[in-house]
Amino acid sequence: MKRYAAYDPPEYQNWRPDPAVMEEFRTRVMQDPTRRSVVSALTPQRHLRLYKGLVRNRLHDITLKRWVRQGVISKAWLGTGEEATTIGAVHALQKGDMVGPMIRNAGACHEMGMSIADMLRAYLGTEDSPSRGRDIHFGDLAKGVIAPISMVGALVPVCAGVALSFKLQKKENIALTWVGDGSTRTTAFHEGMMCAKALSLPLVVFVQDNQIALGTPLESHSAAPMGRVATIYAATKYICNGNNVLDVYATTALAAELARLGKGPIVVTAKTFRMGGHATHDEGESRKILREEAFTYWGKRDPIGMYETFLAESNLELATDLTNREILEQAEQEVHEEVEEAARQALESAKHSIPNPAEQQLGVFAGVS
Ligand SMILES: Cc1ncc(C[n+]2csc(CCOP(=O)(O)OP(=O)(O)O)c2C)c(N)n1
Ligand SMILES: [Mg+2]
Repeated sequence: MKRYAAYDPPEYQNWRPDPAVMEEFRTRVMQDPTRRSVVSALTPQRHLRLYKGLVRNRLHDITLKRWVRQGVISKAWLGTGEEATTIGAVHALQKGDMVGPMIRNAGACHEMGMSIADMLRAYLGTEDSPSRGRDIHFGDLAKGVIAPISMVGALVPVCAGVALSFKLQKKENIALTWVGDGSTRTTAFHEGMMCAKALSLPLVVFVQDNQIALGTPLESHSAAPMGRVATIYAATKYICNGNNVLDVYATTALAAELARLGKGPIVVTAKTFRMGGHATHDEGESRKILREEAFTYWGKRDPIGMYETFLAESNLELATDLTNREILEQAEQEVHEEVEEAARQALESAKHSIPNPAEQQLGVFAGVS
C-alpha cells in the first residue's frame, strides 16, 4: 500500500518484502494441516475483504495521527503494526458473536460494522458521536461491539458475562476479547478467566502480546512467559504469529469453533509489536525504551505489506479481468476514499454538533450533583 512519509514509522516508509520473511509468512500457516485447511477455504472475495480491513484499520489510524499533527485532537491510541491481531480475529467470527476490543483494536469496530465517521466523531467528542461526546471509548451493542473499558483487563469478566448469556440462551455464539500482555497481570483478568473456566463459557481471550505495557517492556513487567496464562486455568491454548493475518484468522477460527462446542474458554496468544508509542504523545520515548533491533525486526514484518505481497504473488485469482496487484491497488483506493469521506463527515459534525455542557452529566453512570 501507499506509504505516508509524515505518518508511517520509518521502517514502513520504503517497505519492500524481504524474501526470507515472506517465506516465513507462507510456511507459517502451511506447516499446520488444520490451519492450512482453514486458510484454503477462504474465497478470493474473503481474502480481499481481509486485506481491505487491514488497510481500513491503518488509514483510520493515519487519519487520527494527521489530526494530532494538525492540532484537531490532542492524542490518539493507535494499532500501527498490530492490525492483523484485530482484523484477522474479527474476520474469523460468525454472525451474532460479540467482541470486546481494547482501544488499540479500533479496527474491530469498523469490521463489525460501525461507521468510521462515527468512530472519528467519538475522538472529536461531537453530540452525534456514539457516546454523545462523553467518552472516546465507544461501542455499539447492536453491531456486537462492547465499548473498551479504560481499566485494562476489565473486559475479560464483562465478556465472560456475555459468553454466559449465550450459554444460558443456548446460542451458538461466542464472545471474544483482546487483552494486552500487561493487562493479563490484573485482578480483573484472573477473575474473568476463573469464571469462564468454572462455567466452561464460550469465551475466546486473545492475548495481544506487543511486548510492552504502556512504557514498561515485557521483561520488566512479567516473570512468566505470556503463553502460561492459559495453563493456569487449564484452558485450551493456541499460539499464533500476530503479524501474519492468515495465521491469526485460522487460529481464531479454530479457537472459536472449540468455544462453540462448549470447550471454552480458549486463550489465543499472539506476539506482535507496537510500531509507535502507547499513544501519539510518546512515540519518541518508546524509541528510547525499546531496542532499535526490535523496530527493524518487526518493521520487516509489516502485517499489511506481507499480506499484500502474499496476495499479489499467489496464484489465487482475486478478479478475472485484473491482475492481483491491480485489484489490490483498486481495493486500497476504495478504502482510502471511504476513510477520507468519513473524516470529512466527522469534521463537518464538529462544526455544528457540539454537546450541550448543561447535559454532559446526563446519560452517564454517575453524575455529580
Ligand atoms: C487497571 C488499570 N491499571 C493501570 C492502567 C494504566 N494503563 C493504561 S494502558 C497500561 C498498560 C497495559 O499494558 P498492555 O495490556 O500490554 O497494553 P498496551 O500498553 O500494550 O496497549 C496501563 C498500565 C489502566 N488503564 N488500568
Ligand atoms: Mg502490551
